[in-house]
Amino acid sequence: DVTRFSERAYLLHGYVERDANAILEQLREVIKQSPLRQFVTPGGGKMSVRTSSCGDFGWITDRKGYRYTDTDTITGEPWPAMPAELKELAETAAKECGFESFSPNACLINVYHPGAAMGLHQDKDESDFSQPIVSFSLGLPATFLWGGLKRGGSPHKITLQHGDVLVWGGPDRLRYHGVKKLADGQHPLTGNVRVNLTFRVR
Ligand code: MD5
Ligand code: FE
Repeated sequence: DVTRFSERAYLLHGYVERDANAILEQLREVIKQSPLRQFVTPGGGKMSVRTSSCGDFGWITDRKGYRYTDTDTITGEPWPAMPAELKELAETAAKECGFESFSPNACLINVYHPGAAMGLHQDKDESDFSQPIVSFSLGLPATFLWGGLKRGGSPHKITLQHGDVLVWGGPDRLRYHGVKKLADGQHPLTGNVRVNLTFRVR
């Protein structure tokens, strides 16, 4: 079932639950080539989330800023290809929500251990905000924070469970959002982590 919580923001409950094993298997192959790492932000802090990417472009940050690159700055090699099955799942989820021509070329992989969090931010390092964003949540549940188009105010809280998919576009594309500090737990497929995949057009 689908919960629409704003004009063009949707939560597809359990949408990738039956594909979770296959998705995690493909991610293991990706992170063998481009390992998870903790980025340092322009402000100098180390991110608590561990990150990698697949697709034509990967999102990175360092002291110089947030950006997309076509090579992994650790390996010096191109980012691993986006597995076709993952790309198709993301495109099909977008279609379910009326985004017919979504063709992501970047997939960010975020791994949260207990205690990891992501502060409120906008996804604005892309060039075409008419393109939606699709995100898959796997493993441990998390509290997603969903704010407005401007900083300030208290965000809504939405629990994201294993297999849930968010699709977000149109006037909601630039909403502030974040993830609360992950609680301890164990999940049969991922152990003590939450995995989030974010599909975007760079
Ligand atoms: C996460 N990741 O759970 C979140 C989920 C990030 C990030 O925020 O930038 O890596 S992505 C949540 C999301 C999905 C679709 C659209 C929007 C946010 N949005 O434009 O607000 O690791
Ligand atoms: Fe984000």
